[in-house]
Amino acid sequence: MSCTRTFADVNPANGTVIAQVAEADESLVDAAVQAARKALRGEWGRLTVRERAARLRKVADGIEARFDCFVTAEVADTGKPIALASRLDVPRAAANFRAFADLISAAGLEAFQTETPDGQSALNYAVRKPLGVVGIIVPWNLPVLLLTWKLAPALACGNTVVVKPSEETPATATLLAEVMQQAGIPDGVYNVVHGFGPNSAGEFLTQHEDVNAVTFTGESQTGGAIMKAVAASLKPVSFELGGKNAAIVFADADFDEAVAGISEAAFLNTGQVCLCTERVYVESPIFDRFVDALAGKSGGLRVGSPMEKTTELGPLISSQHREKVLSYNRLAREEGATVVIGGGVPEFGNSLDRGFYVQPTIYTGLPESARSVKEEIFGPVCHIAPFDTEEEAINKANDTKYGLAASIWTTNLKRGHRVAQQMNVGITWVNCWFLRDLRTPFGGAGRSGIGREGGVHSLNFYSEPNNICIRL
Ligand code: NAD
Ligand code: 6OD
Repeated sequence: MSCTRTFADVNPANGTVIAQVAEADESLVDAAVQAARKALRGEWGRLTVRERAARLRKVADGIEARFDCFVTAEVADTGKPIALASRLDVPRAAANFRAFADLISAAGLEAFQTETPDGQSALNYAVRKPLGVVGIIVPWNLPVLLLTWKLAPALACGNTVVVKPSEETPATATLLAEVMQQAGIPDGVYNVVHGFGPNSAGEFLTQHEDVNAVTFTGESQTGGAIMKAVAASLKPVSFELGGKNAAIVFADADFDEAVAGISEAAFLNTGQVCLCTERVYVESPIFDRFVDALAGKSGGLRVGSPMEKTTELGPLISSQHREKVLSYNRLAREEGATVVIGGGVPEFGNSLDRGFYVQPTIYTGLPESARSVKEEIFGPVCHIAPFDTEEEAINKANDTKYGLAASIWTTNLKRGHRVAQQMNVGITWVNCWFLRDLRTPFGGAGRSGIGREGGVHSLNFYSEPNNICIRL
């Protein structure tokens, strides 16, 4: 099988081409789907749950055995700091496989003893069946973390997969194929096709008749396009989409903890995490002090080469994405923002000037109706606004079409609990952000997603119950 077209994989830190990547055409996507279908009928389909879980644990071991290769590949593709890839992305990839190996091993059956009209009984119990071939489409911001977050439960439930990584970050999905083979995952269970979305590998995959389900992480608008593509074949979908996440900081918050927490929530991965905070609401008595402290902390973040161990902020993923972020910076000024820090492009005087860097940026002074307060920017940019009452803060935080995540900062845990319950989002953190337990439901309300993954929610999406009723 050959691909006639290739595309360039670019290092965002300096604009150099890392690799030419083969773009899958429709026939290659079809071959991948057929390989996945065939593998369902082979050794993989006959493994017991215990055996499947053991192989997933070997995949986790295999990722750890090649830890440095994964880190290097992820850093080159994304430009994220090596320290971040080493503490978050690659460890989570291994943890995803272990977590779902444990979860599938412990998963119970739903069972009911049923009384029959003739006074006898029947036993109902539901067994989990794999869905079949699952199409997995993922973005570029946390490539191996987000891929394995879907891949591990899909495999744990006995499915086979065809994965379409982002065109911006093809490396770690490819590297994972070698780990899969070494871990004894049979051929055809894990298939990777590279390419773009519309009229390319992504669309060919979602439209394929033999793909049984599609799980997708990416922009809300892309979710809409995929929904149309799967409508005719009624495939189940799981969507993890965009966000315009709010943080609410009450005057009684632990001030330093809140400043550090919001700085991380706004700027981690150069603001390219779906959970990042782009709107901060701070209670009026501490507003000015908070803005100054956040500006001081965030303005001091070390922006530089991703390969430097001390770097805290790398570049954005591409020049196109940088142009989008800078266009929001221009828009925010037109809309009346006061620029507290940043707003432009840093200068290094070396090869990093060819990278796609922007400065961490904080605004104040925008009306809630401003487009830059309403639309997802997905860069190191946040807007801070004051509030006077709890009700006002809740209303402002909820005034969005998105509904992914929120964070609340207060030492009054009664209030934290009360406000958290009123957030129209899938995930609310109190006095923390992006603190994960892989057993918990993860996903978004509104335009931030459809369905939940995590723990039993993932097992429920990636499998189908077959209820068996035995008359006793
Ligand atoms: P994107 O939607 O542009 O692309 C995501 C993936 O979809 C890529 O692999 C792309 O090639 C593919 N794709 C694009 N159009 C397609 C189509 N018509 N059919 C099939 N596949 C298609 O998103 P992105 O720019 O890569 O990622 C950033 C976005 O992802 C942000 O909106 C961010 O909030 C969101 N995101 C959400 C979560 C979450 O968990 N909710 C996590 C990470 C990122
Ligand atoms: O932590 C996770 O499981 C997860 N899905 C994180 C998503 C981050 C968004 O960029």
